Amino acid sequence: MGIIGAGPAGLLLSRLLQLHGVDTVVLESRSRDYVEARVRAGILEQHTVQTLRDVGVGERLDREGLPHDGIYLQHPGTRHHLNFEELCGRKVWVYGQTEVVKDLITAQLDDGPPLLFGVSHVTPEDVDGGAPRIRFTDADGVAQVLECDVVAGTDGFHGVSRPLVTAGTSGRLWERTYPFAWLGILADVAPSADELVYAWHPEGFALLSMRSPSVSRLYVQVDPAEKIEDWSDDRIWDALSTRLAVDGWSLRTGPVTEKSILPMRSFVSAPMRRGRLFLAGDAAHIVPPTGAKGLNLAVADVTLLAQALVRLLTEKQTDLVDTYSDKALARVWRCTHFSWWMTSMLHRHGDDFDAELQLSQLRRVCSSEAAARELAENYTGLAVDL
Ligand code: RFL
Ligand code: PHB
Repeated sequence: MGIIGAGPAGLLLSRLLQLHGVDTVVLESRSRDYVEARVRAGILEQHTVQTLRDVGVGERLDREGLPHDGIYLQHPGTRHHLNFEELCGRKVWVYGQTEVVKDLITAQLDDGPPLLFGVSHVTPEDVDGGAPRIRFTDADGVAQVLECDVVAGTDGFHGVSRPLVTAGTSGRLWERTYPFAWLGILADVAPSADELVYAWHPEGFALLSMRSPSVSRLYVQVDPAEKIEDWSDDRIWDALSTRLAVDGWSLRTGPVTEKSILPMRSFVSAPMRRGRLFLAGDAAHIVPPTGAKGLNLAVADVTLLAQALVRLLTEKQTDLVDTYSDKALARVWRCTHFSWWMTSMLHRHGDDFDAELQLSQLRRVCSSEAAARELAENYTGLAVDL
């Protein structure tokens, strides 16, 4: 198996296949330091946590990860706790994507198959036949050819795999660009709440999240055209304090160690397969982060894909690879809807009519057990095979 990309999708796929006796080689264009430092997701669904434990990389997660029973949903005057454990019997974990990636890289470099960083000119070839190959240049500048049975495109949104699938199939793309972005910070300060706070505010959405008992992760909605240089730390803390305000509570501030602006989009590309090239994770789909779904969706994709590939490569049966794309896409669209719904409900856009609709929806989720359960089931993660 040739696996392009050492993000969570590629690394976990390699680990799952290795445990079933399938040889893999993972090719990553960036350096190990770069991949391990990229600040991204922070919330793991129960299924994701169980999968990481099952493949033997759950030890540090169980020690350092923070299990959360629910989240707070807020609109001016009200901070309402949704208890996922009570609503659907599941919870989520706070454990950074950077930590997941570090754990998977350590495991792979310890006892796993080859993982090559710093490769370039990665080019899959002959994916329509039975014996594809990947040409690439290794970190020493030497041209290499990897002969393989199957290629996995887990190379993220800007990778080389998706364009190849699109070019060779009668596929489709769907895209929605949202008229707002998130300005995110990491700060060396203890989180000001015990669980995440998602806040609707007339001046825009804000999210209080965390990475550990001493590191906070916070976001504010901004215009996509905003420049990070125009946002001093004081201005960011002021916006967060205003939007997250609730009586009897105050936001703790501290040194900001990272800040960036992230555009928000939904994107789905179908099918997730061309011949012997299979897409998984951000290579095939992007969701806006409001539902905390991207990383978890990548994990769900590779769980399905690993089962299908083990069946193909060890039992020579094509049934599961033939249904992989449709099965994965059913879940992708569910998560795409949930992420769009959370995004639409919580971000300030449109006019006062839109604002009243959003507030009505928020009040409904905070007062109806059925409405709250629908959010809880989606947030904590639906079955991998819907
Ligand atoms: P990745 O992580 O982008 O990894 C792809 C890897 O492929 C490499 N690559 C190549 N390698 C070789 N040859 C090429 N030609 C290559 N082109 C690219 C890249 O260097 C990279 O290492 O995709 P993957 O593995 O599919 O993982 C997806 C997740 O990273 C992503 O969905 C999440 O981070 C999304 N996300 C969140 N997801 C959650 O589940 N919960 C969250 O709380 C959450 N919060 C977030 C997020 C994403 C965010 N950003 C920055 C978009 C918060 C943010 C701010
Ligand atoms: C994060 O901690 O980075 C985070 C948490 C929840 C989200 C998005 C991002 O919905």
